[in-house]
Amino acid sequence: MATERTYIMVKPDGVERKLVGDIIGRFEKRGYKLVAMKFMQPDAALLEQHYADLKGKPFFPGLVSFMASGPVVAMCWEGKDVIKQGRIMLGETNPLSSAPGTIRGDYCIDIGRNIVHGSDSLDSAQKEIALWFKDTELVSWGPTENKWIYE
Ligand code: IDP
Ligand code: MG
Repeated sequence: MATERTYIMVKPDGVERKLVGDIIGRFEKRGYKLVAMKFMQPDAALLEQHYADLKGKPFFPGLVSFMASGPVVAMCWEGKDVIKQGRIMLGETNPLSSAPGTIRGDYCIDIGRNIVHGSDSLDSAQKEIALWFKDTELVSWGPTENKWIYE
């Protein structure tokens, strides 16, 4: 299984609800490695690029304005199969279809307030990481100190 990187973002509702630490904690405790993180207020132009694939959807304007309405926590996480596993940890897009134990299944009920974003493929992960982070913001660290944790 290749080591991968994914883009995970706590949305403004997750920040407002003080769920940042919980979400980071789940990825840390699972065994994934934080490679980049920033707390920031994204503008509509950045969000329109991030959600470019959804541009034709009726909910697109509301999605962009909601995402621009407050700060987000942008993160890059690294580890085995992290793109697919991250999506499983998030749950379904609609929180009402998300199993208990997933982030969305534990903490939300509205599709437009589902508190967290995660890349859905290798291609989108690469595009999203490049969109939200400069190369110099992606930190390489700690290959030897985790010898008892990572095979
Ligand atoms: P994802 O976040 O699970 O990858 P996408 O289909 O990529 O889901 O949609 C991006 C975001 O747009 C969702 O997380 C959700 O907040 C919002 N969204 C998706 N579908 C709907 C909808 O039918 N109504 C309102 N908002 C939606
Ligand atoms: Mg998506």
